[in-house]
Amino acid sequence: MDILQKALNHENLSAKEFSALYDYDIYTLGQAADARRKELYGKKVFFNMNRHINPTNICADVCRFCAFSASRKNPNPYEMSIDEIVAQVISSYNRGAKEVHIVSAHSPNYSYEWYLDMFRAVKKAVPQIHLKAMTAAEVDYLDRKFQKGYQRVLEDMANAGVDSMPGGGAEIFDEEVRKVICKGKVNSIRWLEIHNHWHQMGKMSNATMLFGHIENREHRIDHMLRLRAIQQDYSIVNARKGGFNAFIPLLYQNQNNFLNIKEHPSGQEILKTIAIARILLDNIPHIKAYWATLGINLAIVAQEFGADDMDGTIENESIQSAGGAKSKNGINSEDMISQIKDAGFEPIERDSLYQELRSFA
Ligand code: V47
Repeated sequence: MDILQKALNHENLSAKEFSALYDYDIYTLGQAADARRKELYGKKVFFNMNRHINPTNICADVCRFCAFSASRKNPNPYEMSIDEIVAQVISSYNRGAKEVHIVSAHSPNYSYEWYLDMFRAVKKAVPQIHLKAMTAAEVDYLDRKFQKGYQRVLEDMANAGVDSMPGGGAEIFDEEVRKVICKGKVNSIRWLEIHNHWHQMGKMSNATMLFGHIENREHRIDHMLRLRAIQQDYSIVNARKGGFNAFIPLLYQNQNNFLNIKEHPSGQEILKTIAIARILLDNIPHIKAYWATLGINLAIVAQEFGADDMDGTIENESIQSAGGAKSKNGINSEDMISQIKDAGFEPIERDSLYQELRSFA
């Protein structure tokens, strides 16, 4: 039996065998991934109304791919106060946002209590908002800085109102690659432990993969296999009681940072990666084609190659836009809906846990 068929039969293939999926032509892979995505979601394409808030760019870490940190090539250090953050949450909520996505640089200035006070203040001001906050890299940073233990950090976050965790900080799990691109940041084993513990608390999170830099195909496959392994106790259907919601391949943006990568992966390579993710990650419900890094057009095309989600309206985003992504000012919901519709799909506004709120068919 050929490798693709074995993968579609959910057989346990080796990393080498999964890597061979890249040797299939784009149409064969795309059709296989599309068939699986159609079984799950038909013509639906999910998006949400959200707002990204990045409280500071002052960072103790020195990731070479990062264009956001003030200690790298960004000359404009800033630090938001809790009042400013709350004011942004209120104004976004009033414009229809149902989720705030709060991730920050690893600031030496904020205290441990500052984070908890900020989460409490956000939830007090707008109890209905879904608070998606704190990458595993931030959890690890707070654990190490304040000697808390990551379990305690996660419990404190949950008690202060964090509803789910975003998928950032995963980068590429291979430690040799990490040494080059994000030395000193959370290691792969700890990233996975943190998400696993959060899941065991009955909570949901996402998982990202930063690709298109120095990594190779085998590194991407290894990354996905590690995610699949810790997701094995969670069901793809009726999830929401712990586990990963979505896998998000983040395309590396090459401006204003120290990695100095000139070559951009081809559209085919990107679409193959998304298609393989849909096939390999058979226990993660959603594959997000994150429009901020892919661009809206490729994110729409990706919906025919295994993805089922576009992410959200974002409103304002500073991390990837510092690297060249067009997400500085988000996208309005009318544009999002018409782009999805024009491509022949059914736009579905979802909440942060993928419950369907509204169809725009
Ligand atoms: O971990 C940093 C990435 C991530 C660059 O969970 C870059 O729904 C591309 O976690 N090019 C943070 N990417 C953002 C993040 C996220 C984003 C959207 C949705 C979700 C979710 C999570 O941004 C970091 C890093 O991998 N990043 N610099 C860059 N130059």
